[in-house]
Amino acid sequence: MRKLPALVAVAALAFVPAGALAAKPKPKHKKPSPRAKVYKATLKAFGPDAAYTTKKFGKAQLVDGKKNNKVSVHVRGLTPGGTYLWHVHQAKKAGDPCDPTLSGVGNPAPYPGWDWSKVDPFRANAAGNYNKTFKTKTFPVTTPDVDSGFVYYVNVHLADGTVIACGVFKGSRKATPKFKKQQAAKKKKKKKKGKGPKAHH
Ligand SMILES: [Cu+2]
Repeated sequence: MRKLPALVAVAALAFVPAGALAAKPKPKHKKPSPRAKVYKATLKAFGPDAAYTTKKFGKAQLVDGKKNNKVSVHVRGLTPGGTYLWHVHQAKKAGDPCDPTLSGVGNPAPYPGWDWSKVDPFRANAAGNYNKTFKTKTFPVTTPDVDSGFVYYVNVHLADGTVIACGVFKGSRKATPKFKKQQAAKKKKKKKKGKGPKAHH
């Protein structure tokens, strides 16, 4: 009579580690590292229709990480099953690249940090939506004179290239190599100037 409970106890013990393992919380879906910067955009109608509609085409997010970067888009309001293109672009100069009345701000060429042939053209689903996360290690590009130093934005195009939706990644100029260089230079200057901790007056 005494042996049976002991055996049960051993069996129970043997089970504990496995149970503990199973109960371990699964890693939550990957958050960007704390060093990654996140920029958000709202996609709005662009072109002649934009004057008559405040239609929103969804949103986009750009994550500028130390090594890994990604852009995700949630496009809605498209023709179900329709064929489209999308890219990240970069403004050529200061100003809103999504304002069709400003010329020379937007750049029709897609930003070369991603291989756009991997996602384009795409088809909207039966509900007229398209969701995609697109990763790259080459953002921002470091090729001299390719990155303008201005904001990044998303365009959704008809298959023929006509822009139908646009969204600026707010604050994304901070992700440009030019801006980063400027900040680094400022930091250096500060270090040189301020010897030791902040002066006590
Ligand atoms: Cu484009």
